[in-house]
Formats: sequence, C-alpha cells, structure tokens
Amino acid sequence: MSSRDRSHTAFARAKELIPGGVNSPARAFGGVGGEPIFFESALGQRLTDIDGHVYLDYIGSWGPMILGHRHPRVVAAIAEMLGKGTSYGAPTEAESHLAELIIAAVPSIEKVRMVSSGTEAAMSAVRLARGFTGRDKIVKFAGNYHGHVDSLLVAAGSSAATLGVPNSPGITAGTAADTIVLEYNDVEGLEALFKTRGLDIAALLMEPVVGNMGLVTPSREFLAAARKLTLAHGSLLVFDEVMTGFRLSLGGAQQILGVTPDLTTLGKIVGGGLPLGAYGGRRDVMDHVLPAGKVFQAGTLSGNPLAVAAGTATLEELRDNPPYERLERHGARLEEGFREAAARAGVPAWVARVGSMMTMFFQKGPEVIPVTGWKTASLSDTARYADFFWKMIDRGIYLPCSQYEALFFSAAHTDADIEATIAAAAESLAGR
Ligand code: KE4
Repeated sequence: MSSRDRSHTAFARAKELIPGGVNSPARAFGGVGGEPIFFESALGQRLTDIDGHVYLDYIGSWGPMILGHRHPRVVAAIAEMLGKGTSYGAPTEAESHLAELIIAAVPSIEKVRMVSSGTEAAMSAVRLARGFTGRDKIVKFAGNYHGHVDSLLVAAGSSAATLGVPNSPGITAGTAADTIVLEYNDVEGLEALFKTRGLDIAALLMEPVVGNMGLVTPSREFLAAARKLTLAHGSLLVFDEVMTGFRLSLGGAQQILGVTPDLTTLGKIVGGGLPLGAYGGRRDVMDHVLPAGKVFQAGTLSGNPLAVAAGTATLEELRDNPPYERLERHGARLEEGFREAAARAGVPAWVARVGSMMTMFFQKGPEVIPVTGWKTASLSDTARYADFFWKMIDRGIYLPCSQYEALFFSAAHTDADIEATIAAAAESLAGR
C-alpha cells in the first residue's frame, strides 16, 4: 500500500483546529499508533481514503452502516426528505412512524423518546431511572461504555464496594460516588452488592453483549442474576443496545438472549448513519418523562426529520429483507478463518463473536485465556494487535483502531470479501 501523504497533511492541519485533530478520540488511532486515515467517500462495504486507497470496511462508522454505505433505500429516503426540509423543531408524523417501527421490533419498548446520540440516550435513561425510583445509585460494569455521560465515565474504585472514581478530569467525586462499578460476568459480586445495597440502586446499566472492551458475551447465570436482582429490589434493568440494537437481530441482543429489560437505549443503526439515538421501555416508566411526567429531557434536533428518514429506511430494509442469516454465515466463516490463521501462525488469541460483531484478543500466551470481562480483556497484547492492524491496513482491510473495540461488517460484504479478509489475516499473522 503506497503512502498516505494527503492524510498526513490533513491530520497536521486538523490538529491545529480540532483537539487531537479528530471529533472523537475513538478515531485518533491512539490504540494502534500512527496517524488516523482521512476518508473521501464510501459505497457498500468499501471506504476510499483521500489518497485514493480502497479498504474493506470493518468499522461501518462504529456500527450504523449494517446495510453498507449509501444503501439506495436510505439515500432515496434522505433525498426525498431534503425536498421537504431538514429540521422544524416541531413534531412530524414520520417520528411516530419510526417509533412504531422501533416498538414493533423491540417488544420490551412500549414507549420511546428520540434523542441525537447514544450518549444522550444513556444520560436520559439514567436520569429517568433515578426520577422513577427516587434512588441515586447506578450500577455499571468495567469495560462497558455508554457514551460520555459524567455519571458513567467512571472506573472501578479501590473501595470494597468498588465505588466509582472519575476516569476523566472534569467529573466530580460526588458524581462518581453514585456510580458502582462491578466486573462483567461476576455473579457473586452482583449478588453481594444487591444483598447489602439493593434498595439504594436506581438502575443496573449493561451492554447485553459487550462491544466496548472487545466482544464479550454474558453468561446465562449473569444475565439471570441481573434480571432477578433488579426485579427483587425495585431497581430498573437498562440494556444499552446502542451497538447491538437491530444488529444482532431485529430485536437486538434481548431478542436472542431472551431477557426483557425495563429500559433500552438505542443509537447507531436506528439513525441509519445520521445523528439519532433513542431510549424506551415500560410505559409506566416512560410516562415519567416530561411533558407526560416530571423527568426533564429535551433536544433541539431530537427526532430530526433527516435522521428519522435515514433511520426509518434502514429499519424498514432490515424488516423487509432481514440480513441476519447472511451476517451469521459470514461471521461464522470469519471467526473460523481468524481462529485457524492464529493457530497456524502460533499466535495465542481468543476469538469472540456474536453475529456480525467480533474481536480477536491477542494474548501474551502461551495459554489462551477466555475473555469474560475487563480483568481478562485488559491482559491483551495491544502491541501485537497494533502490528496486526497496520498489516491489515496495508492489505486494504480497515479494522477497528483498538484492541478494545468489536469489528462490524455489513450486509454488503460478500463471500469473496470474507475470504479475502481471512487470507489477509493469515498473511499478517504469519508476519509477512
Ligand atoms: P454515541 O454518543 O457515540 O452515539 O453513543 C455512545 C455509546 C453508547 N453505548 C454504546 C454501547 C456504545 O458503543 C456507544 C458508542 N460506541 C463508540 C465505539 N465503541 C462510538 C465511537 C466513538 O465514540 O467515536
């Protein structure tokens, strides 16, 4: 792959204007070193950078592009809306239609409020849970990310109760003190916490399938404990399905896991690549949101007509032509191919996948350790991942720029793309 001079120049310019040269740190390549690549365009399963290099896209804008870039149905819907307007700051029937699609797809959602990002959805769901229960404490899990919400940007503290400590300047100790951080899949820890403090807990927030420490699946016992303990103590179970919603199935992770949360947050796919998030769930809880109830939440661009048009077209396409069997077939092949390539190259790696979300955790070995939570994910050999990332870039494969992110692929990826990706991985892992 030839040099990326134009990206280099663009990055130098951007750094003078935008903190770190990016509008989100996830794009800064901090986890793999080097400089971020700037892009010019995308179509289907491919991205083209400003130096003209073409890549198979395994980020898909960090999840939204499940249909592939510029799907005709989505482009047409946006174009049609453009002919009518972009933002009114007033209700439209299209928002009710999208709400009906969401409610039809996710039965646990009886009412839904649209916002502009997954962060806003999480922030609003936390405020609603506290307003509905009258309680302060929130439980979250290390390695789960819910957007840049003050009360959720905390890491496990040193105290026995793992009280949260801020993991960003600007978050007060007081804010973090109301957040309790546990280890994902730690059933005993969850039971011990609820035994002593269950009646103080407003909500337990979790990624039902984790993408944000790399791909980690919940044990059946862990999921059952989360549901049972929150029910028994009058706390709300909140599934953050910003990544998994409409991706793992039309009904998200909760449909395939068979667990019903009280609230669900959504983002990414629900906006079809335009800024849209949502939170919804039990009618008796959602009716506490202003102006039906007293819990305040608002937004100038909430339910924005363009974003609603893109999200509606995306969900209608997923409903009318479900890609999930194709995504599962391609995912199984990719998982098998990566696992075989790592074994053949003698590289200790744990490969985890659900549907079209997958992570290959590089490990220091020689034993391969199952990754079940942050304690085991954080043992990964991130330097080895970085080396793999750049070798794949040189072969035209654009993977997540961090070991601690899941890869995503789309319905536009073909059998040939999957085979080419496996071949590139085999070469990269063999050190060629
Ligand atoms: P946004 O505010 O970025 O729309 O959504 C936040 C969010 C909430 N919940 C989950 C499970 C998420 O994965 C996210 C955002 N995911 C990251 C990637 N891991 C987005 C990339 C970025 O921050 O630029």
